[in-house]
Amino acid sequence: MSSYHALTEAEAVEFARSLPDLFTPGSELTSREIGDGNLNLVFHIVEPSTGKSIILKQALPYAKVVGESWPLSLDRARIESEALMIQESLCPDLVPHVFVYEKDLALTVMEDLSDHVIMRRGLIEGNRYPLFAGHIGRFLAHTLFYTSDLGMNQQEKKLRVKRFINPDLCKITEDLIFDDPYRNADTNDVPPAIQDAVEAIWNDSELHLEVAILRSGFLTKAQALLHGDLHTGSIFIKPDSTKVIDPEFAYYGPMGFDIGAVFANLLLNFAAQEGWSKDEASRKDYRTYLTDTIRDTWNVFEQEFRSLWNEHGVDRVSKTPGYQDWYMSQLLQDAVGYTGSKTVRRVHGLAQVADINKLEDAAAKERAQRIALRIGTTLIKQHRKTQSIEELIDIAWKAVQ
Ligand code: SR1
Ligand code: MG
Repeated sequence: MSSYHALTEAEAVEFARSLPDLFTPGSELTSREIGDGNLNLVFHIVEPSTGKSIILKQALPYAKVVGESWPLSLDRARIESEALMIQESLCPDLVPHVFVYEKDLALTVMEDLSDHVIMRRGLIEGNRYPLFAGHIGRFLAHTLFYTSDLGMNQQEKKLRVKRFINPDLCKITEDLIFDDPYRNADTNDVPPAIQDAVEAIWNDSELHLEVAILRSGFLTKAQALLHGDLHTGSIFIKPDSTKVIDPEFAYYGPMGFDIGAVFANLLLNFAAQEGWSKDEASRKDYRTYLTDTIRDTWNVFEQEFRSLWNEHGVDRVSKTPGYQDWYMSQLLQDAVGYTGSKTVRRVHGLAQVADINKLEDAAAKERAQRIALRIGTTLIKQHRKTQSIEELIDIAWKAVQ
């Protein structure tokens, strides 16, 4: 089974059986392919007699969501497993443990998190996660700081940049986030009810300039090792635990891109609340929970990041008075801009989100789409002027008035 081919459920069991020390020798194992993402196979392997379980994640040589016409490098499985191991060394409680990476099969064996739920689903169900902002703020601060020139040896960082060159997955982002939503591209899936709002985006040259500036940061600003796709479908959660999964889009890019991914996906849920909340009071309450989570995440991130910088910074020049404040203000502006970009693409681009698309009521769905576009485009246009996280939150609330 050593040369690459997509595994069947039976072969996944056979592979799991060959792993040392995970299961009882000779015991029965079950296997189910549970992957519901856009790119990979995911096998859930269970030993019923003991309840032990693991996940086998296998990269396919094409984008599953589109088909074999969109080839993708299998090297992303290496990138994902190495990123997970680096993240585990920095935040052991916030990512799944990797047991084995098998290069020839592009296969990663990792801890099973099925006692958690995917956060997007948890939010759609109206659940609240009071520890999330602290967890994700710390994840962002530690993974971004310690992989940047501020927190690691700068020569080693350059070698790491090389190891995380991820052209196929970056190209997906470059096209689907920074290009296609702003023109009449074949990949778009424009909801007919909002054709007018989408065409306004295609014709908005002020918006296009700001998107080009954000894209330039994504293409060239190798600040830190990013997760690269940190939406709420890449987070497993339960009330006392948060686990960040799926860093196959990892590469060296602008820190604000990961922060913006978290904010954008909270805002997509915010936009859809007219469909999910049962009345006006609960809608306002849940939206407040979501914007409080954004504020708390930023505040935890900023405080942790600054204290890591002050206590563990390795770069003499970065201690220059005023530099840290300048850096943090650029970082906030990037985060706001990428929040906007990552919000807009989920409304009429390829790979939309269940927060909006699962709404059954057509009027509620249209309203959610229009709100999300309003929030996203305003954030993109305002990002270079933003001074405080409160401005992002105000933009969200104004869009629902
Ligand atoms: C072709 S892949 C589409 C999207 O799925 C992933 O989760 C990324 O967000 C990507 O843009
Ligand atoms: Mg993913």
